[in-house]
Amino acid sequence: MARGGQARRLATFPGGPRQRSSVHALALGVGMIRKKRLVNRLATAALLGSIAGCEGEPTGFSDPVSVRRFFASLYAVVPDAGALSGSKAAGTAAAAPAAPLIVNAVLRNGPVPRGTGAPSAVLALESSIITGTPGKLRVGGDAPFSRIAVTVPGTVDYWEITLPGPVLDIQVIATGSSSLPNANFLIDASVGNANGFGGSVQQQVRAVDLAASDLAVLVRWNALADVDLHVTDPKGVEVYFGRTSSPEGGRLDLDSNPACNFDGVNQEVITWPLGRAPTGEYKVSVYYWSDCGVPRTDYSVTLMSRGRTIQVLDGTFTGDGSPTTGVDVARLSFL
Ligand SMILES: [Ca+2]
Repeated sequence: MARGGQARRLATFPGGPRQRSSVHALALGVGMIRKKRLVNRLATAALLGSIAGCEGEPTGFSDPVSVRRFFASLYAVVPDAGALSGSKAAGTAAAAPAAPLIVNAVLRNGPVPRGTGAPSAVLALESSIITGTPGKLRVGGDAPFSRIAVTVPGTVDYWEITLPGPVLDIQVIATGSSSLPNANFLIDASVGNANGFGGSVQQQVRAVDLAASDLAVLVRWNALADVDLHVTDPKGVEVYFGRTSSPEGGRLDLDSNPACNFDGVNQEVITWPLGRAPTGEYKVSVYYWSDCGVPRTDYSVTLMSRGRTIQVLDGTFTGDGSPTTGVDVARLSFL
């Protein structure tokens, strides 16, 4: 539980015209739970290259509008046959599964082609869609399907994924455009077979613009392991996979690689929308719920306020992970 040893670093956030609040981040050099070492000052470029989003998306609405205005890219995750046995709720770490097969989507022009007898889709949104970062969807069908089409009503094209074989249900990762509108929108998903696509299903998407968030805490990591982000707000409410939202609007976007059920996102984000973050001190912690069989996981935590990066903190987990393996990486004062 001891702190100390290493010098603390204080980062101050320069105020700007839009800046109502001042933010200070205080890095803690030693972990609360000392099973694993926190190693600062690792190379950060590889981990952080795409956090802010840089897909080269259109910068404003134009006519016609592509679905890429909303989703920069999509892929489906085909898990290994033995990969899905872990149960996070039961607190049991899964044995190291094989890496999933990633099937990338291709952009197709025009409307989604319909076919007679094609299966109808079922859609569940498992996370928010955040500017420039991946979110999770779950797409199912009322019959086996091998094709998936994802679009946004009013756009002129769609993303299509062709699977190597039929499934009844699959996870799809959709990366939000870096120019995502700061408003909710509808996502439209269809599933199909060689004959075309059946009836689509639509669901409201909660869009999160990091530039329109009082606070955003991101962790990214570089291995197929289950890392978890925890942020405790000034009122003592801890937002993490076990409590994904707080009364003040704090929200975890997703639990990536839960119990080694790989999605390949390797990122978790907790945000508070503009005007909602309680003032006071926040504690940022990173846990290594399971190493999932990898020898080493480098992670990088980014603290942001209203789209501006306040501080970046890097570390490494080695050895076995466990639900209690974690480090406090920062304290953040939002005033
Ligand atoms: Ca996780």
